[in-house]
This record gives sequence, structure tokens and C-alpha cells, in this order.
Amino acid sequence: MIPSPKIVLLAAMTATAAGPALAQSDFQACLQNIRGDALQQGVPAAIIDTAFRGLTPDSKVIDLDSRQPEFSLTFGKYIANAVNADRIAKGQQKLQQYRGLLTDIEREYGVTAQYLVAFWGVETNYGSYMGDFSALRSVATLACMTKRQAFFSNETVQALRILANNHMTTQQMKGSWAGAMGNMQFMPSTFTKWAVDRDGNGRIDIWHSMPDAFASAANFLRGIGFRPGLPAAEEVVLPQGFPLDQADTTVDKPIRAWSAMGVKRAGGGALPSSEEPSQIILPAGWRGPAFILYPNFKAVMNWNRSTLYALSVAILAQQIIGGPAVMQPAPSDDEPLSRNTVIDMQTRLARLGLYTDEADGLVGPKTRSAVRLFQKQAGLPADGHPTPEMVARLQRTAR
Ligand SMILES: [Ca+2]
Repeated sequence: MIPSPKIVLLAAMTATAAGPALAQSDFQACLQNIRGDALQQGVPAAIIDTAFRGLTPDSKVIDLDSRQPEFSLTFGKYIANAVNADRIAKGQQKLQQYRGLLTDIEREYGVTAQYLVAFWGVETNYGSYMGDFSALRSVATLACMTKRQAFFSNETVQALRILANNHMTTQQMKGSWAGAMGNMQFMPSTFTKWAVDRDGNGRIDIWHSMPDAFASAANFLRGIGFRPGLPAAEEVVLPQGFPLDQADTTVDKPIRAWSAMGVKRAGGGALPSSEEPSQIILPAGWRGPAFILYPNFKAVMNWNRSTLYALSVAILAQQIIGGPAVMQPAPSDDEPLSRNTVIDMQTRLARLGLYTDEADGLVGPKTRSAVRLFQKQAGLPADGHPTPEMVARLQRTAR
């Protein structure tokens, strides 16, 4: 799996706040180890020594890394934030502005223009916040001062390779606190594997050159499975009596099978007549909107392993080309559960024999499946979506 910026962010946010794994005095020794790896990968010693001269850990990065969000966002809040009216309007304007370039890239890479613009909008609001940290200092700090040494040591080596091959200074190579760089927030390892010089000036500049930034993103997306054809996802309406336990990322059916069950597009039209595999999800539970996920959804998830992130890219892409907004509103009383509440819920589900995995505070497929079993026992709609009411019921049942 290719590390993506947001995977890193998620990993960073879910790491335990145990404090620096190494004392600052060990920082130089850690850099020496990375220096050895970089030399082996062909980075000239002079480049490494210039980059590491006077380098110190960034305490701001350590601080940001140690923070854990107590709540995750609901579908409604996440989408309202990622796909607001301003971002849609700006995306439409950017699509016009770069139409020629995007059409050429779409023909060459098979990645649709509106998806490139949507990633750009979600990642950096069209280049308006790319991050002002030194990417090299960030990844070196995370490699040497946190518990994710292996991952970020490699990112540091890749950052050194960029300095060597792309003739940049460490000052020019800016990024987020977690080391994600440029318009599309590429990690250094994504850059060295996928970034391309589209405008042909001899340097890959994903910060200032939109040809380079778009072509790099298209090359990456094609590499992780994006193909011409259906979009990543679309809103659907489920027929009366639809078996809710079929609405799950683990239930794969040909698109035609869903049509046969009565599933339609949100506007009432028929789904594409296709044998391609697809899934249906209810990201805000049975009262909220339903989506069908087409094969490109997996490619978007390979960029960032968050279902809500991938849905926001698909929803923004659709509206950038004038498609409809999400029709079914998310329930206004849908509330996020805190990590501690989820841990408590998992513990109680385990007590009832419905959940056998670790109580980690994260709602994944196994937790959703256990929630469904409990909902069925309790006579509730089995959508696998935990709500505060369901948790209260569980607390009364499994004391
Ligand atoms: Ca260039």
C-alpha cells in the first residue's frame, strides 16, 4: 500500500500520546542512521550533510502529533465542511480555467478532470493552504521523536532524494506538519514514486506548476487503480423493505443485481446496466442518504483510507460538473461518539458475545457487524450505525 498524506495524519492522530520515544540527545544519532540509508539509495553525502546541518526536532510537530481527537466527525458535518458552496463554485471555476490542460491529462492518464479538481479542493482548497512547515524537518522529527520510526525514516530518505534529484533547497520544500507537500499534499515517498514534470522545465514543482501538480496526481491515481468509466460513487434510493444488512462495504454485488432489487439513482433513474462489482453504504445510518460505490471508489480509498474522505471527493467531483447535491439530508440529530464511548460499546458488545475483536475505539467493519447483531436482537433497524440512543439501550442490556 502506498502511504498517503491522510493515512499519515490518521496514524498520527490515533497514536497514543506517550510522549517522545527518544530524547533530543538521540536526534543526531537517529539522523546518522537515516544518513546511512540515504547513502545506500544513492543520495550524495554533500546533499545529506547540507540538509542535516543545524537540523533540530520541531517541537510544534511533536505537539501536533501527540494530539488525539476525542470525537470523529459525522457524515453530515464532514460533508458540510468538505463540500461547501464556496468550494463547489471555486471548483467549477478551476475546471474552466484549466480545461485544456485537464482534458489532455484525462486523455493521457484516464483520470477524469473533475476528480483531479476535487482532490485539489479537498486537499488544499485549490492550493490556498499547502502548509508552511519544512517537510524535511517534519518527517525527520516524526522519524526520530515518535514511535513511527520506520515509516518516517523512509519518508526522510525520500525527502533527501527529492532534494538531490530535483535541485531544491530544504527551505523550498514546504509541507504540512506531517510532511505532506504541494497542491495535492504528496508525502515524499509519493513524490519520488509518482510525481512527474509535465511542463518540461526539468524540475517537478507540485507547489507552483499546475501542469506538474495535476499530472502527478493523475499518474498516482492511475497507479492506484483509477480507470475511465463510472464515477467513484453516486447517491441512490433504496426500495421499501431493502435488507439493511446488505448495505455494507463488505457486501459486493454486480450493479445489475442492485437494480434487480429495486435500487435506483437518487433522482429516480435506473443504475448503469453493468456487471461491475459495487457496494451500498449508509454513512449516516438508515435515516440518511444511501450511496452506491463503483470500482473507482477503491482507487480513491487508496489515496486516503477514510470512507468519508472518499465520499467527499466523489460528491464534490459530481457537483463541480453541475451534478445534483446529495438529496436525502443526513439526520440532524446524528451525533459522533467519543472514542471512550466506542470502547465502552465494544466492551459491552463483547460481553454479549457479539464482538470478538479488540476494543480500540474505532468503528470498523467488525464493530458495524456487531452493532447489526445487537440491533437485530433489540428489534431496531439493522444498519450497523451506532447512535447515542442505541448505545443507551446497549448500556441497559449489557450492564
Ligand atoms: Ca516542471
